[in-house]
This record gives sequence, structure tokens and C-alpha cells, in this order.
Amino acid sequence: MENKIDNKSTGTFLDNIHDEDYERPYLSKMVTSSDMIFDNYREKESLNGYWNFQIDQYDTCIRAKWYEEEYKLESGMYQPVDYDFDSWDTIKVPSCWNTQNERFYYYEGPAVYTRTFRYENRGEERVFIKFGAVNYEAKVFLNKKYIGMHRGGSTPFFIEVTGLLEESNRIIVVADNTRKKEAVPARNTDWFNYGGVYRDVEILRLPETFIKDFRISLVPNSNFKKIRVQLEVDGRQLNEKAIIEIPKLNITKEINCVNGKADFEIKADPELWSPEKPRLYDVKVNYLFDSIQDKVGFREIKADKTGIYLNGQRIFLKGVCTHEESVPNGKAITEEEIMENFNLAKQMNCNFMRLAHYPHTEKAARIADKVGILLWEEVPVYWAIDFKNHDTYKNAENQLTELILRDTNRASVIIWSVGNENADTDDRLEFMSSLAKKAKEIDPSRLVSAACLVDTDNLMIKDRLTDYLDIIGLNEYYGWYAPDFNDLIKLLDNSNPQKPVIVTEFGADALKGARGTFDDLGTEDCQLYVYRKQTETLDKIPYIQGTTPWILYDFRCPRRTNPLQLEYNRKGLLSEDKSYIKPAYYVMKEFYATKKY
Ligand code: GCB
Repeated sequence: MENKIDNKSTGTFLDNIHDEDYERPYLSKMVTSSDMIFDNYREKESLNGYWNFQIDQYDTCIRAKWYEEEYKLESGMYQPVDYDFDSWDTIKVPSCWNTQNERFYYYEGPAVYTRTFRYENRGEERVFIKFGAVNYEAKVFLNKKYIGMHRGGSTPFFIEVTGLLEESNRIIVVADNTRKKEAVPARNTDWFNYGGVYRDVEILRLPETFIKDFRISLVPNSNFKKIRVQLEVDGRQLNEKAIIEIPKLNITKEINCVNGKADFEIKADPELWSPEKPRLYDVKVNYLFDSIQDKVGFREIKADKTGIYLNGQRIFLKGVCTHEESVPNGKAITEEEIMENFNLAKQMNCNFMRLAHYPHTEKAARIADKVGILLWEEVPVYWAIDFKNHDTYKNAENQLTELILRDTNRASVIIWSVGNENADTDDRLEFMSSLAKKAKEIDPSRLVSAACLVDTDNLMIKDRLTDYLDIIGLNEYYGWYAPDFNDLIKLLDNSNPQKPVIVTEFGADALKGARGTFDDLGTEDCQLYVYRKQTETLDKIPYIQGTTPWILYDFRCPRRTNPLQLEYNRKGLLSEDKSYIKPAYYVMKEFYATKKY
């Protein structure tokens, strides 16, 4: 890998003052899903901690190449520079800068993170740096060299740094959360645009040849008696034997990799994973000097016209939506906060959650595997995306692929969602149907869906994208944005979907403690009324196979500025700090308690 972009292609600082295309050379080193590495349970060294930090509104680190740390001219004379890394304030990594200092609360744009660290070479042959996520774009520099960039604010990326680490090192990350028309998501959303290096940063040491990808799942339609294993190795020795072990199933199997790949089936009789009994098995794989492990549940998910089936049993998905957010930590939510969300959902009798509207931390699916919650995971193809733009498509497809590769061994994840509430145009159909096909191609063992809009002209469920989905997600706000509940009844009567429908959103705003009559918008009474009418109506419709009301708790949104909202979307069933339960929560709890499948 070429690790330095030459001065000519990046321009001098003076050139870059005048050249608005100064970023272009960096694009040649885009890190993507093809650079992903299987890293579950692998030992890693943390680079988390306090990094020096500076808002860099004019992108001067890139324009003036601060990362080269050129303090002297060729003549040996000192030149003035506009930075002093070590004297900058520090910020916690991982975190969102918005929650770390009031001055950064609304900041959107580039910001520079840097730290030094020591590295002890232990003779390892391949070394990578993993970023759990940086919102939205990251350019990374190590010891004065540009090493790569990544786009997409919610998925992990890996950069190879073999041979680039010294005893003492400086890393610089320029994180940029500027909202852009051609990005995924685009400029306008209904959530807060947090910024920063908000998931773990880690060093991964690997042997010369290592296991790059490892996927394991039950073979669909095998009567739960076959396990499929797919392996990919990277390095020079691509035709050796791998050994897979699942001790509790008495499985030890040797398999040959051919040109770095293996794809095979093993007979097995696992106890099946389910929300009631989330049974996980330890799985190990060895390949030459590399060995990996994972904790895996085996289950089968299927859908047809008659319903959704988990392990052959009909299931009603009793869910709720959630954003990845907490009051103290923004998007950098902790394991305790994830647990708390799952517990709140479980106490509401949920077996399912919709992780809206972008990939949440990989810890969420791992915890869901352990506690037994089924998951819908989504990419931020949200509202108006630049559907005509090929680069935008490639970006969305890459984020989807990164998500699938990351969570493919998580039994809890049953649905990949390719987007949310996008108008049914030809460009959107082409874009999103391609995403749906891609999800199926990478992962034929799961269901594919999207949260679709109501066809308000014909009052029915009608969207050309649904031809490409296994399950139709339907967002409808009868009783709220569309006040007339009779229209919901008409809509449901007019529709005859040939696939199961999950009502992926319904709801109403309610400020905690605000009381009034059922038609006082923004009160708990109004929200309660909407939930009662919604559940009564949806309960009667046989093709509705799941519901995920919007949303578990209030979340930040700068578009929401009336006196009840105060920059929060108040559709939560709980207040934003989760300390207060609104009455509508109990309607859902009761509905789910009595709902059979
Ligand atoms: C929707 C969106 C969701 C919004 C919600 C609302 O349909 O999918 O992101 O937050 O409505 O509250 O308007």
C-alpha cells in the first residue's frame, strides 16, 4: 500500500487556499467493506483515552497539511505554523464532542483529534487500527503519513498499518460531520447530528496469514440440522487446513481452504436460540497461527404470506423503535445504557426492537444475543437521498455491507432494513431494490425490509419496493400527522399485501407530565388515546405481524422547537432520561401481554 500522497497531488497550503478541490487526492485511499476484518473476541490494544482536540472549521489540517508536522523549511529556518497539538485541550475518545463541552454542542464540520502512543513490536506480521465508528467522515494520518479515509458515520473500519508503527507514534484523525446532499444520510433528518470519534479505537495484531471473515449460521430449510460455515483468509498461505470446533456440539472438523476461501456445511443438532432461551455456543476456528472465537446462537427466521416464523414457530414481533442516544453520552452509549434499553423493552413485553435509523454499536447485537431480543438493523437511507447519484449508491451499499459483515453471526439480528420513508420514484426504486438484492446476496439467511410510506392518494399499502422485500415495514401516523383514524381503517381494509406487514412506526408527541383531553396535542392524554386506537385497530388485522411504535424514549432533534418539544422529539414512551414512564407505555405492555404470536 502506498502510504503517502505526494505533495504535488495535494498542493501546498497556498495552492489549497485557492483550490476548493483540495480533498480529491485523499479519496484514492477510501477504506471500505472489503477491508473489514473478523475481530469478535480478538485481543486488541485500546487507543481510547484523552486525545488532543481542536475544532477546525476551515479544514486547515488538511489544506495546510498539519499532519506533516513541517516546522522547518528546507533551508533549516523555522516557519510559523497554526497548530500546537500538545497544547490543545483534550477530549475523551470515544465520545461525541457535543456532549463534552457546551462550546461544541451545535458544531458541525471538521475537527482534529490527535494523540501519541507507544508501540512495542512483538514480531507480529500484520497490524491494523480499528475505528468502531467516526461520524461522518474520517481521514487518518499516522506518523506524518496519510493512511486512509472512511465515509459513513455508523460502521467500523480497519486500516492496515503494517510496517508504519514505531516505538513512539502520533495518530491524527480529522473527523467531519458536515451534512451533505449526496451523503447517506443526506442533509435533513429527524435526529441530532452528533460528531466525533464516538466508538472504540483499537490496535489489532495479526499473523501474516489470518482469518479475515468468518460466518456461521443454520442452513435454511435443513430442519435445523445443518450449520453453514464460510471462511476467508488473507495472506500468503491460502490453501491450508482450518479447524473448526464447537465443543458443546461435539464438533471438530477440518476443512481445506482453496485460494483463501472455504464454504461448507456440517451436520449438527443444536439447541435453537430464541428470545425465551437465548442459547449461545462457543465456536473456535484455527488457521495456521491464527485462531478466533465467537459465541453464536443458531436459529432460523423465515417469512411467507402466512406469517413470520422463528425456528418454524409463528411469531408476532412485539417491538419498539429506539435511537442510539443517551442524555449524558449522545450516540456514544455505554453497555449499561444498552442493557437498560433492552430491559425497558422486555418489561414492556417486547421480543423485538427496531434499531433506527442507522447501525447502532456492535455491542447492541452482542448484548441482544445474550438477553434474547430480536433485532431490526437499518442503514441511514433516510428520507430524501440523492438517489440518482452513483457514488451515493456505492456509499449506501458499502455501509450496508459493513453492517452485514459486522453482525452476520448475531442470532438476534433477523432483519436488514435498507431504508426509511422514501418516496416511490423510479430512481429510488432502482437504488433501494439494488440494496435489497445486495443484502440478500450477502446474507440469504435473513429477511430484508424497509420502512415504507403510506400511499395517501389511494389510502393503501402500495410501494413498488415491496416487491423486493420479505417483510413490508409501514410507517403510519394516524391520530397524529394524519388525524383521522377512519383513514387508517380504510387503508388497512383497502390493502391486501402478499407479505407480512410490520407497522414500523406509529405514535404521538407527549411532554412528560403534560395533561389535557385526548385532543390536546402534545399531552400524555393525547398520546394515550393514539396508542389505544392504534392497538385496537392493528390488533384486528391478520396480515400485521409485528409493531414497533415510535419510540422508546424522547430524543434530541434540533428541528423540534415548540415549547413542548424544546429540541426534543417527544414521541417517547419514556422521557429522554428514561426516568419517567408515560401512560402510553402501559398500553403497549398490555397489548403485548395479550398478543399471541
Ligand atoms: C417518521 C420518521 C422518524 C421521525 C418520526 C417523527 O416517520 O421515520 O425518524 O422521528 O416520523 O416523529 O416524525
